[in-house]
Amino acid sequence: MKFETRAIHVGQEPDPATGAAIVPIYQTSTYVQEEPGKHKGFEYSRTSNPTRVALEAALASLEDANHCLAFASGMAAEDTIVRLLKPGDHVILGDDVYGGTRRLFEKVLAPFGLEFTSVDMSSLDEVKGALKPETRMIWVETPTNPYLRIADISGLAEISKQAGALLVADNTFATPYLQRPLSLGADLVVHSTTKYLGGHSDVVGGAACTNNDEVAERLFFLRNAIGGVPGPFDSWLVLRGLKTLAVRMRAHCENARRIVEFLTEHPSVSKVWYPGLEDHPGHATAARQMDDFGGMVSFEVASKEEALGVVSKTKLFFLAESLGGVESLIEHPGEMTHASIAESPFAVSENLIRLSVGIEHADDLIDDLKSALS
Ligand code: P1T
Repeated sequence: MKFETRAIHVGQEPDPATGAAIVPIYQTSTYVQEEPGKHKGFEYSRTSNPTRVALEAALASLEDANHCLAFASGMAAEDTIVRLLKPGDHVILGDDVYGGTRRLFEKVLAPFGLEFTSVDMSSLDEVKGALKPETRMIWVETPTNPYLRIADISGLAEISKQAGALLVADNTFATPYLQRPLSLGADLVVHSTTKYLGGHSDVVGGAACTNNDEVAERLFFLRNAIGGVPGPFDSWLVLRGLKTLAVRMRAHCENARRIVEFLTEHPSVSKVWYPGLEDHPGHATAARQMDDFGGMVSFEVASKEEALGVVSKTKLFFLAESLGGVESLIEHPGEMTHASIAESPFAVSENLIRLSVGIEHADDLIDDLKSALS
């Protein structure tokens, strides 16, 4: 079955009890047992819940994975994945990752004895140079947040296999509609399902997908032990989002292309970051491993003051953190999504503006940016 069909049908058979065409929200914490241990596969909703299982089956299918685990947030998924490691292990991560990921790794997990090295993941040589005997995980975001840099997932997979490390790919920006990292050799895919998968800015969630049975089993244990699970309604919202992922992504990509055309010609814009541009250093790799270039666009203006002015002036582009919803968002990474790393060597430029291009009409979005930039 094709992607669009799997998004609507996998894990989503009519409800056997009632014939409901849509997977019900099984709003229950517990399940009745006939005698201790004799039940229909569900005991307690931290461990498993039918609405969540439906979401996991659908998303696993879209990511070409055998296993998917849903989480309460992208950060909960990340935290649980890193607990596959033990004190003394070393992780290589990109120098341009979501600020919250860096905060979790460096401020929360490093004190527990994990070591992190940040490198420019678009250079395989830099990644090789950072390897240590203790390296057990390579963590890549591609495209990155907020600079939309591109890393070669197959190249990284070769390096990680040789090193005996797990390659984890954050596929939040691309989504499985545009890029399937497991098929390119990654061991794990992580998502903030809050973004394109949910697609309507009305839910916070996360997920991890893998084809490695041992890793899946350990993650299942860890998630149950730690407890960062999504509720039934949140699982249902993400499952509903998946059904329209393909059509939404096509519209996001189309609108982003139109906006990039407008921005590259605008005199107040000094630089546009978008992997679809031929002069983007990762363009060839993106064209090879992605089916299109996504709906995220970053650009720079002359000063921080100008950037703050622009983000405050748009009307259709809401000034807000997050991304991937049907409505367009604009933000200043330095003061907002990446403020937690403002004092670190990985701070982003203060002149940078990030757009999450929605699926409104492109003409209206361009008019909005035109007024804000004038
Ligand atoms: O917000 P949460 O669902 O916990 O996901 C964290 C996360 C993980 N990975 C990437 C690539 C992300 O962009 C995020 C969250 N990012 C934002 C809130 C943002 O505005 O960039």
